Amino acid sequence: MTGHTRVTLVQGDITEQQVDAVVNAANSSLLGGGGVDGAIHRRGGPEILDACRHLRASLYRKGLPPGQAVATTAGNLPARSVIHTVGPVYSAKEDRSDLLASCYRESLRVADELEAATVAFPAISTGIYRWPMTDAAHIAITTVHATPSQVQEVRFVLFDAEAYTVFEQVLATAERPG
Ligand code: AR6
Repeated sequence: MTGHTRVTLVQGDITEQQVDAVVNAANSSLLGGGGVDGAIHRRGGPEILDACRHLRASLYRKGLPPGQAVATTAGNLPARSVIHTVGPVYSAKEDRSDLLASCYRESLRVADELEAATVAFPAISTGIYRWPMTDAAHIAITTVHATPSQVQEVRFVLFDAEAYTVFEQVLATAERPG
């Protein structure tokens, strides 16, 4: 049902969120990296990497394609599950917005499969993948608003004050469909 999901914002570290599912801004290898991915694997411990290795050996032998999402245990994190998704690398020449929107849609689809009521998202692709924050915030918020889901709360966890302010402004002006 569209309009079911409440969008909230916090400034902080996604690895500290007590939610049913935390979304990881991963890369296709699923084997870890920097940014949010590094923080989740560091804090969550080796159980997450083990689960990712199993996924690579079974369902995703060529890696997880950009725009898709898959769940694992959350290891030692104060969450039940981690949903790994791969954002697109920003390109000024090619419009990859739909792939970024797909990360949010697919993560919410997986969250529904997990029966997650609360989900924390980072600002996917806005770090190492260089997506401009305001545009990324628009895509994130409009996609969550437009995606039917049983999730009750989507919490965007913004690492710094600047990102938080951008999301706050975009959320204040976003129109909800339906
Ligand atoms: N909690 C919340 N947000 C964070 C945290 C944190 N602990 N750490 C960073 N951010 P990024 P991407 C913010 O680079 O751009 C990895 O190497 C950060 O300030 O984590 O999708 C993967 O393995 C930024 O706004 O993800 C991939 O190779 C946002 O989270 C690649 O980076 C996303 O930054 C993915 O790049």
